[in-house]
Parts: sequence; C-alpha cells; structure tokens
Amino acid sequence: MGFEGIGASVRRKEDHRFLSGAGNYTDDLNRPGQVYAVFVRADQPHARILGIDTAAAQAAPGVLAVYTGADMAVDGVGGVPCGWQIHNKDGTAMAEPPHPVLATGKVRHVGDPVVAVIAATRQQAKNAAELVTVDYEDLPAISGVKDAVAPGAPLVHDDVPGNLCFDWHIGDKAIVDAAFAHAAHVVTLDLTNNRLVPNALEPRAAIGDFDRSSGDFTLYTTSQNPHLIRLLMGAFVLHIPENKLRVVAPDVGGGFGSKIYHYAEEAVVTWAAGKLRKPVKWNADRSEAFISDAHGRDCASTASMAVDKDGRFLALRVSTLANMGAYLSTFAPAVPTYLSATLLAGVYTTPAIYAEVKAVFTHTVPVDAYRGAGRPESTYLLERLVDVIAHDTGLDRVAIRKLNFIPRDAFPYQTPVALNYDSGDYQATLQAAMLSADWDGFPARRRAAAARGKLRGIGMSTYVEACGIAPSKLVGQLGARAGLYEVANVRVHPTGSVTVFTGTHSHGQGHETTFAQLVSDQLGVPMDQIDIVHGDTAKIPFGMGTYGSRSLPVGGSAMVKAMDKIIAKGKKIAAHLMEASVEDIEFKDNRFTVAGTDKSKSLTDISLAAYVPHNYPIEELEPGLDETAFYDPKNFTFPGGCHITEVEIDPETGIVSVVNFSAVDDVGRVINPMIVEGQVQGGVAQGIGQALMENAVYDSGAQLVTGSFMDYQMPRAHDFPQMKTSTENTLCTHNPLGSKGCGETGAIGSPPSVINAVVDALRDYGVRHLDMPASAQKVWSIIQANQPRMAAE
Ligand code: MCN
Repeated sequence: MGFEGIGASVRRKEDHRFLSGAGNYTDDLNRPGQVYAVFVRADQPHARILGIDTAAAQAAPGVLAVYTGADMAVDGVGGVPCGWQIHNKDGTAMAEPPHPVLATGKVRHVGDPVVAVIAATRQQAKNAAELVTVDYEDLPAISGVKDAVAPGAPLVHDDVPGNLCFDWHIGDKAIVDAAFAHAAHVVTLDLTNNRLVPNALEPRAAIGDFDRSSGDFTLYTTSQNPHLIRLLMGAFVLHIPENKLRVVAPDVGGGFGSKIYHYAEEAVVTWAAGKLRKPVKWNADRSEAFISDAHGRDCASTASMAVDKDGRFLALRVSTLANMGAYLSTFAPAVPTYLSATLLAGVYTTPAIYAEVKAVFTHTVPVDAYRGAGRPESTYLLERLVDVIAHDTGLDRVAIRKLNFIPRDAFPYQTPVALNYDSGDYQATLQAAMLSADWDGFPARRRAAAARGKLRGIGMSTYVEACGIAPSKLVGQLGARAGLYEVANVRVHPTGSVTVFTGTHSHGQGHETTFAQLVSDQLGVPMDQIDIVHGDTAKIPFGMGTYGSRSLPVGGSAMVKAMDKIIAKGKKIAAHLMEASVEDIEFKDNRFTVAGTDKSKSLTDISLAAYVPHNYPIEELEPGLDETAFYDPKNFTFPGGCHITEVEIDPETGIVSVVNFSAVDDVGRVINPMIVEGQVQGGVAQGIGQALMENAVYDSGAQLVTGSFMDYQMPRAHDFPQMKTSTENTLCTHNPLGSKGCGETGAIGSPPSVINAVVDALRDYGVRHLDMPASAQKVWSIIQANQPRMAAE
C-alpha cells in the first residue's frame, strides 16, 4: 500500500463502480408497485389558462390520476420557495411572487408544468398526457433583460411593476463618483454574459414513496442537496414534518449547480405517492431538461473604470441587469449580488467600487447558479475590462495587471465590496502561467500562424473567487434563509474500520476518495477500511449539500473536527488502558502512545475497548467511538489564479480553435492533485464551452429556439487542447485544512482568457470587444465586415 494521505494522487475509489455499470442512480431505483408521472407543460411562454380538460386523459388506459394545480391547492400544497431574500436600495424586500407547483391561472414560461398525469407505465402516462387539452389565451411575452425593463413591457407577474424583482446596490457611490471626476482615463464597456443550459449527463429524476404503515414519505431524487430539499419541500410545500420525510440522493450523474434546487416535480411525485398510496416515478428526457432545469448566467452589464495616468485603477462603477426567469429559483437572487458584485475588486487594489443590480422577471425558465455562480460573471466583466483598458490607453495588458495586483504581503485584504481575502499570491500564479504558456514565445507562433493563413491570439485572465460560502451569521444577514455550516459524523467501528457520514454530496467530484484520504491521513486507517456515506437524510445528521466548492473547505473541515473529537476520546481510553495520564498520550499513525515510552495501543484496540467496555473508564466516559461535528466556517475561501488561452482562427470559416491552455490555480492545501486537475479541466471545458459555443437563445416570442443538442452547441473532447494545469498554493488561514475549493475555478478563470485571446487574434480587424459565445458565424462576420488594418507581425 502506497501513501494514501493528503497530497497523494490516489485513484478514485468510486470509478470502478461507475465504469462497470454498478452505479446506483435514481433511474436505477424501482419501488414495488411503482407508477409513472408525466408532466403536461406549457408550450406558450405567457398565457392565461382558460380551462383544462383532463377527461380523455383520465379515461385513457392505465391512468390512475390526472392532477392540476387546483387539485394540489385543495390539499393546501404551497408554492416552491426561494432560499435567499435580497433587499432593495431603499431597504424594502425584493418582490417574491408565488411559484405554484403546477401552474394556476397563467403559464409564465415554455416548460411551466401545468398537469401531472400518473399511469401504470411511462408510455401510458405519455399517451394520456397527449390527451390533455389546455385552453390558453395567448399573452405577449418577453425573454431578454432589456425587454423586461422597457416601458410598457408585458408583466410576468401582475403585482410586480416593471418586472423588477429587486434593485440592489453595494459600495459607496459618492466616493466612486468623486474618483471618476479626477481620472486621467475613463474606460467603459458594455457586455453580456450569455445564458447557458446546464446539461449534466444524467437528466433529473424523482421517485415519491409513501409507507402506509409508518406514514413516512421518501423522495429519491437527483439532488446535490438532500437535506435542503427535505427542509424546503417538507416545511413550505407539502407540510410534512422532517421526521416523516426522508430524502435520498443516490449516485448523481453531474449537477453543475442545476441539481441544488428544489423543483416542482419533486413535490408532485411525493404528494401523489401519498394520494395514490403508490410509489410515483418521474424521469426528465433531455428535451424536458432544456425547459425545466434552472438555466445559468444571463445578465448584461455596463462597467466603467476610472484609471490614473500610469494605469492605476481608481474606481469601478458597474450596472447590471440580471435575468431571474419567470419565477425565483432557490438561490437565484444571491447570484448576481452577493456571489458576483462582491467579487468586483478581483485581484486588484481598486479602492472604490459601486455596483448596482436590477434583477428582472421574464417569460423564461428560472435562472440560478451554474458552475461558478456569479463569480464567472464578475471575472468576465473585470478581465475583459482590463484588456479593454489596455486597448484604449495603449498600456500593456500584463503590466497593467501587475501594477494593480493586491500585493502578496497585503493579506488579509479588505476589499471595498465586503469581502476580506485571507491569502493569495497573484504575481506567483501569473508568472507560473506565463511560463507554462510560453507567453514570451507567442509573437513567433503568431508569425508562423500568419504564414499558414491563420490568425493567432493569446489572452489571459487573472482571478480570485469566493467559495465555501460562509459564515452562517453573515450570510443570514445578507439574506440566506439557511445556515451554511457542514456536518460530519465519524464512526469508528469496534474493529477499527470507519464510516463517515457527510452532509455534502458527491456527484462527480470524487469525495469517496478525497474524504477517505483525509480520514486515512488523520486516523491512519487504510483507505479500503473507510466508507464515505452521503445523500440520505435518514443516515446523516444534517447537511447543506454541495455547491459553491464548499465540500472540502467546509465539509472536510467538519470531518477534521469530528476526528479531533475521536482522537480526544481515544486518548482518554488509551490513558485508562495504559495507566497513564491523558496529557502524556500522543496519537500518530493509528497508534496511541505514552510519550517517551514504547507503550502503545492501536486505534483498533481503543475502538474495541470503547464498544466492549469491560476495562473502561465508565464513570467518566460513555462507551462507543462515534463523533459528530458541525463546522461553521469563519470566512469564505479565496482560490485565485491565472488562465492563459491561445487560439487560432481560420479566417475562411471563422472557426476558433483553442490550441493551448494553461491554468495555474491557488487552491490552498491539495488533498488529491489528480482530482484537482480533473476538476480544473472539467471547469475549463465548461468555460471554453461558454466562451465559444454554448448559448441559450429565445426568439422574440420567448420560445427557446436552442432546445436540443441540435441547436445548443455543447463542446466535445476534440474542441479542447491538452490543457496544462498546475497549482501555486497559499494556504487558507482560517480552516483546519488550509484548503480552498477547486470545483469551479476552471469555469471562472477561463471564459475571459478565451475571449481576450479571440480579441487579440482579431486585433488587426479593429475589434475592441465581442460578446460570448465567439461562434464561427460571429467571428466570420467580423472578419468579413472589417479589412485588416495592417499585416500581422
Ligand atoms: N479537492 C482537493 N484539494 C483541494 C480542493 C479540492 O483535493 N484543495 C478535491 C475535493 O476533496 C473534492 C474535489 O476536489 O473531491 C472538489 O472539491 P471542492 O472544490 O470542495 O468542490 P465540491 O466538492 O464542493 O464540488 C462542487 C463544485 C461545484 S460548485 C460544481 S458546480 C461542480 C464541481 O464541483 N459540479 C460538478 N465539479 C463537478 N464535477 C463533476 N464531475 N460533476 C459536477 O456536477
């Protein structure tokens, strides 16, 4: 057995299960007597429901029930709640219109569920769903943020004037205005962050189950966050007390944010299971996923930087319109505000920042956090703006970044937009990335490409992000309606093997491996004797799930705390068994030793004594070796880094190829370098997808025209070069591991570096900025419309 502890690239324990088809996904689960739900969804983006005729569907073969919103209302079923409340500039609360589980009165986006048909087979439910007729009166609809705030725009919710969900701000406007008045340069950029459809490998699925003898409900669901689903669905939607509701999220095939939220379908199958006294299963097909999973990003900003004559940033002013979609999804209001605007200092010393965010409702699928959640938006804005400042002022884009970096000796660093960064070294990640990308050798590669008739560009982005979101007290003040601690229960069994119950959820991140490494490192137990259990509210004390790259910094820290308690108790037992004082007992490599002697006991000796307490300090200690810890972090963690992209453009077709990609990230102490590399690569793949291809497009009538893989371009393996990734780490100063999250860094750092490279490749065509995605069509049109200003160097 090689070294399996912190820092080892241990192969993923879970992969054998997944690769050999032994994974246990929600769709693999089948309950005895199970029946199937299919949803009739709005095909109109905005319409009044004049009538619903379910008679033919009710009479169709195999149909057990056909439910509408009215049926659920009779039972007192509540609407889908939102988990975060933002306050307006004037202190009033955001508009929070009802989000019925099944639409009543009106439909507000294509895909809004209206009717649930339950039948003995899925096909019968589908057939019957076709027989439901909904009589609609079409109403005008809007999809874009600018349309939503246009005078006279159709209202998504009658009682939300101007479609304005909230009008929020952060920072000191007067200080910023004063700085702008004295700036040598003011550089302004309008930019949009394109709308994305999350496409995890596994579409969503749910099974509601009801046990007649106990009266207990169980929901099996594709979730990143089973305890939160239990809390929201139990307390606000179905009014089932937690002791009567179990939520199980078994193996989940990717989520990327889209499976954090509580969705209507989960409530419908659980409620219907209670009504029918039968398990009710629902699976989304891919087309359904496109119009029912929360989308990501979708905002438009105007950003202005006041710059002094040497290129120092004096003040930043940002105004953003953010799309919430038709209803508020679980965390949506936090995304453009506390997860984005608070990051607008980035890695720079900009002394004054003012940002305002207007969030609007539109007739589109709800928008919520998608890998990076707010931080890709602020990073894209800043890092594009810095390149445009260089473009407009003639200053060098690397020099201007270095000039404005927060110096390594300035930490902890308080930004003007609330965050306090604990550690970082942005010069180091920049230097390492430039070396890795051979930045200095680029002009020669550009000349060589030009000789082949190709346009070549290089771009960088430097970033910092906030993950492991915390502490609960602070986020509560900022509007979170839940705590953001994490829970771990570490159970050392009588013969020394270990089970860890964690409130986080792994849906691709390799927790079964990295968390076992943590335990192996601290307790000295071999990894094959450690099991990591997640995703079941009946087994795990509590948890806040996985998102915001929190599982290691918050969940891992809870494990460390629980293991500290195990060791502390073990020392007392060891002291008793070896007739020594507790202060003299040391624990290392699985053994409790009396300091300075050769007397020692293994963890197994101690656990056996704890469960078979024949010789045990029973007056002082309870039997058993099983400890739980709740860890509430003191601060976010702040990964940072530098991503460099090199692209080549074929001017004949406009196709942009990413030919080199280097990422150097600071993720604090690394538990498993191979898993971190995989996480960064995955995030970069999504970032390149956003920058070059992915785009959710609604037409002027608010119909989603990119509703399938035929129209929504997903990146494929051949779209990526061999990425170079490495880390230059500074330790997190406030969690016991020193680790920062790594799950989103790739998606945060990469998009602006790609667009900066594309703009660089097109610099002879007079391009100052282009919006994502830099599709072949867009790039080709630019090339066609502009003559090159000069021959390439
Ligand atoms: N890790 C490590 N050393 C570090 C940091 C992390 O070894 N310094 C390891 C962790 O132990 C964990 C993995 O890297 O195994 C990711 O850890 P972390 O950064 O804590 O992120 P989470 O586990 O909380 O995952 C959430 C993050 C987010 S927010 C999205 S979105 C995302 C992502 O992870 N969705 C994913 N990565 C994904 N990967 C897959 N395959 N599928 C998804 O849906």
